[in-house]
Amino acid sequence: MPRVLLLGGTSEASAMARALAGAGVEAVFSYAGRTASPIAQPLPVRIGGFGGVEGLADYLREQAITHLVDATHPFAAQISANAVAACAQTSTALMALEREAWAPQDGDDWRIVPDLEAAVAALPSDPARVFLAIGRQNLEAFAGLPHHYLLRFVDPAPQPLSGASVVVDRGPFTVAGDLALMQAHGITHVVAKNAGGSGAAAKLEAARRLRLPVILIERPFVPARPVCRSVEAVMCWLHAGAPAERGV
Ligand code: 3Y8
Ligand code: NAP
Repeated sequence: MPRVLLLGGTSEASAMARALAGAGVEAVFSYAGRTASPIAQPLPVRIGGFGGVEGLADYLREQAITHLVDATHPFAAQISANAVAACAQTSTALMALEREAWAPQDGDDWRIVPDLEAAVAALPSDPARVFLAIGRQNLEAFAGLPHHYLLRFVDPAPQPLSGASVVVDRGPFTVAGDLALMQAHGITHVVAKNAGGSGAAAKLEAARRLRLPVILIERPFVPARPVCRSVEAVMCWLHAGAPAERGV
């Protein structure tokens, strides 16, 4: 019988938790502890880092974990790299539940950039009103520029950008909500991570309707590992050891 460690923090992880609980699979849901009150899960929850690769490997051994499902966010590259290393060290089966990256559609005006620094460089030299929808880590890079920023945080927190407007809201977000927010703040540019999935996609649709440029940051490198694109595929893998769908 599998004993699963589910690395969470995304809508897909919550859907995975519901499927595991519904199937009566023994599993533990893991949060990093980034937010004050993460949403409840239908599984036992642990919160906090493991202590690097070694700490995660120790956890896998001590908890007799047979399968690790990494359903973390595509930008959570450190924990995903740690999971690859710790699973190799302990011969624990590993599967990533990873959503497809967003691709531009008709009417999109995207500037795709490789990283945060390139996103800063892609902003105009003249003052702009920028919806900086990348959370609260990494904001320092945008300081000292002539722009007005709209920020969105999960929890209230100090921020390094003088004069920025801050909205405290937990996704998933809606197109109507993001449209109204961006119009109310007279947004001229959107900066976002290519998170994929539906939980953060609303701002892209809103930008398309408002004909606003989007500066989209590409995902960071993550070491090769088996990937499934759906909860159902992970459940098949768990029960039948089905070969993972090869991620592209
Ligand atoms: C702690 C768990 C669910 C999961 C919901 C998804 C959707 C809403 C969209 C915008 C973009 C952003 C941010 C975002 C989204 C979902 C998903 C997603 C983006 C929670 C959660 C945790 C976190 C951590 C948090 C980061 C931040 C990033 C806000 C819970 C709500 C910007 C990523 O204050 C902080 O330090 C926050 C840090 C990492 C990125 C950053 O650098 O600030 N997510 N988000 C997880 C943990 O502790 O392990 O509190 O309930 C989860 C969700 N956030 O089940 O419904 O699946 O992506 N999260 C980004 O995509 O750019 C918001 O505002 O448009
Ligand atoms: P990260 O940079 O990849 O990880 C940094 C450290 O945080 C890891 O080394 C690990 O600490 C700990 N950690 C991360 N995720 C964890 C988890 N699910 N359970 C236990 N420890 C975890 O991670 P991040 O980008 O800060 O993301 C943290 C959490 O927020 C993840 O659950 C992720 O899914 C969620 N999230 C992130 C984003 C984003 O934009 N980055 C967006 C939405 C949700 P140790 O080394 O001590 O084990």
